[in-house]
Amino acid sequence: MRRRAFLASVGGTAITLSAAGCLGLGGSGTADDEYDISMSTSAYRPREFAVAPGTTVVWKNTSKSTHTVTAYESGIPDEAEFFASGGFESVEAARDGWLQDSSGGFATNETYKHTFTVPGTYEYFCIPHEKTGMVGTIEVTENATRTPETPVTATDGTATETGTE
Ligand SMILES: [Cu+2]
Repeated sequence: MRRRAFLASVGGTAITLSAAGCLGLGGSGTADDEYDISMSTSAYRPREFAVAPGTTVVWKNTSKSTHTVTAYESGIPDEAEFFASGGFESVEAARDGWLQDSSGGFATNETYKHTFTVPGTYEYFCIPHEKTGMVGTIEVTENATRTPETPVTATDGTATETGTE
């Protein structure tokens, strides 16, 4: 069994190593080190990411800013459930929560996960950084290399299970 390169570079944006990512906390390989999408000061990396249905996508805040992952209600398939960090049930509730007490925001090194089941395109954004273009897209398609069976994509420049030599 061979896996295709599991660093699915959907977006083509180079994944640059950020100095902030080299914290060297020891204990490599813990679940907290692994994620599919990281966050810089005002961007998701990669901005576009493709997974097969049933895959749990992991976001990790690798920046010093607080971010949210908030779906656009009109930007997800009709049958899909809304998702937002903080567990809000609508964009409006998520925006209100953020305004009131930064609910739904997650801080440095915190993660957020969501399992995508319905195929289609999902657009999401970061509430505090929407204006500066912090938006992302998850494509749920059978053709994706990231599936429920493959490992979470990456740590900062370090392959997780396979590929390290
Ligand atoms: Cu943000």
